[in-house]
Amino acid sequence: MYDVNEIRKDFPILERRIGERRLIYLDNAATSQKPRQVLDALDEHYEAHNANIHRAVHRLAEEATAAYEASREKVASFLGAPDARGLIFTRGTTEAMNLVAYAWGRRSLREGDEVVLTEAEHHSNLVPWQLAAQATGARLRFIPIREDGTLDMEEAERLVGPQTKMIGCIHVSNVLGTINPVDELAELAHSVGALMLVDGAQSAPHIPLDLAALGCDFFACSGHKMVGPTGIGVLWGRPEMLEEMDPFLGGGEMIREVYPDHSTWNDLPYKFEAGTMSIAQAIGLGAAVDYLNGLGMESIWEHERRLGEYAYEKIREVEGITVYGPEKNRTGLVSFILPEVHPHDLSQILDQEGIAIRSGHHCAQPLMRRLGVTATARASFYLYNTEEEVDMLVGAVERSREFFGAFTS
Ligand code: C6P
Repeated sequence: MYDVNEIRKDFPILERRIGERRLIYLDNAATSQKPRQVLDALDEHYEAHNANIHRAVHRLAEEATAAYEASREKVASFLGAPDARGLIFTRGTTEAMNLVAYAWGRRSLREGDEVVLTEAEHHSNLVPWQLAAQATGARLRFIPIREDGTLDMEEAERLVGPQTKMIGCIHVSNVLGTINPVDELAELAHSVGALMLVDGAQSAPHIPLDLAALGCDFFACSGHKMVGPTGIGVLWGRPEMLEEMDPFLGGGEMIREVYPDHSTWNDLPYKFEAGTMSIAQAIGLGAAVDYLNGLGMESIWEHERRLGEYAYEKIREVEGITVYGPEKNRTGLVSFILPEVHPHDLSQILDQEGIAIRSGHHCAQPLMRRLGVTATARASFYLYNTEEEVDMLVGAVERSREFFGAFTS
């Protein structure tokens, strides 16, 4: 049985107090908290096995290498990736997407080619493509979102054609909580000979995944959003695509032979892992994946889906509030605006009650323009949040509305 009160005991930071108040951490879409099991794995690595990997043959180097490579296998299996050779450790989702836009985009895109993204992309799946388009003469097109925050798939079918070379899409919106039909988009991409890149930053931590079934060519996610350390994430790519691509960064370990005027490349995945990697963090991510598997992704998803629905229903009862995103088929986050209170002010007021939410454009400025706002307040939940915390959030939002409403009415 999923016992959220027992699970909370694994997270030391949840014991913190903010002034007089118990911390209520609802900024999980920005980064998640870490369980003792992940913190212990980091300590154990540094206390007992720390060495560089893939280089020396002494005992510590062999132990560190084995732990790092075991993490790769764990993460690949967690994602349902068809082949662990395609699993490249990066600093996070942002670096993973830059890798694709740079190493694939600059080599493969030509004038007249199109990259199709959505209006709701995070900047990390937009700006790298703007740079690639500027360098190659390719053009960016955008699948619009409907009023309810879902993708306009009819328009997607109209936009995609023989000129399309890549479709890039967030699996889950960090603003709207919408779950996008990336499997359908992958089919659409493949029907015109294009590739499919999925930004899984907001899906991998929450939804059981099977990349083989999603049918994408590239998938990116960040360790720190899935109870792992910062500084580590992954790009999974179809090995045959990665083989064809140029390296992203040059340096140690990504080479086979180096001459003064040219070099040849190492096998996958090492061709894309230049220099000393985030070794402890990769091992920490392995521990994070073990932790999530221990709870069971189906159970985590069930818990979050219920909490998200509960929060969506409850917060909508606040007078005058606008809540963004679809009613159904959404993850555990709510973005909203109160007419009387700016999201930044609201976030500061809630902080005084120990409640951590995020306010701002959430690194999705084009989406904000589409919604006609400059910022929203956003509460995002994870496996350790409770209905009681949602009630505290809604109560605090209601009190802020009453307080500010008294000045504006
Ligand atoms: N969104 C949020 O508060 P990095 O920073 O590389 O780990 O993840 C980037 C990223 C990419 N795609 C999506 C959909 C995301 O939500 C994020 C990170 C955080 O919403 C920080 S802006």
